Amino acid sequence: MKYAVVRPPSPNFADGLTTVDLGRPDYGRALDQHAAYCDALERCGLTLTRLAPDPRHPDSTFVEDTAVLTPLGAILTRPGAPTRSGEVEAIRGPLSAFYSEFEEIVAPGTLDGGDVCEAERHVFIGVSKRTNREGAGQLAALLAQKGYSTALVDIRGLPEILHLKSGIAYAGEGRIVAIEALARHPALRAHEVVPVSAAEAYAANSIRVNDRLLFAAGHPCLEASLHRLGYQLLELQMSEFQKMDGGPSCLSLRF
Ligand code: CIR
Repeated sequence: MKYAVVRPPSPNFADGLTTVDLGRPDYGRALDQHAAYCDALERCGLTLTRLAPDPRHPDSTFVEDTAVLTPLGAILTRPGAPTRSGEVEAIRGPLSAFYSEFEEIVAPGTLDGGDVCEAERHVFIGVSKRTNREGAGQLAALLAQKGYSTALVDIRGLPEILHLKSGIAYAGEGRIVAIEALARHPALRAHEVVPVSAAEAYAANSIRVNDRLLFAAGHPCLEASLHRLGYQLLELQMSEFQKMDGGPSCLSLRF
């Protein structure tokens, strides 16, 4: 992994979508946390493309939802929340510096990048409030052409998570970090599961970047489990993004 695209929150970040009741995010603190997040990605060896804040779209700091990037090509998504649809056109230009052409999720399909969990050559695709079966099916077909296998994971019965990656993460070495509600899901059977307790569920959204695993600070049990497994950990302060339903994965497109 060499690159990441990030977009700092805009001043109206607090007007974005959220399902949690943790209070309004503090803009100054969100900017500081975002800057520290970018530093962490750079410490992992990534070169960053830093986009300008986009006040037309209060959720635009969550760039992950706009595209699915693989070594074999880029797929632009079609976000399930209508207020976020304009974010896709805004990411096309910056990604053109890295990809000469794009495949696209088309109507009536919807798909958020947060529902796509890549585990080497296998990809889990969440069917959620944002990603419908049609969108998940389109992505599965596009990925199959590139040689990926896929599994759909229906999370519509789990109101506590917005996206599939709010509940699982690929940690590398065949391991999946997973919340209790997904830990025994048949789709994960071929993987070793690192369970996350209900009290620390937010931290399931972690990201492997080269030789490090980045995760949200303040989750000591998961930290201990990952440490025992030998991971080099980097902690991130995520409180202001958590208030808007976002976690570490959402804040960048990594490729
Ligand atoms: C939203 O509801 O769309 C944003 N407030 C949060 C998106 C988080 N994205 C992600 O998990 N990939």
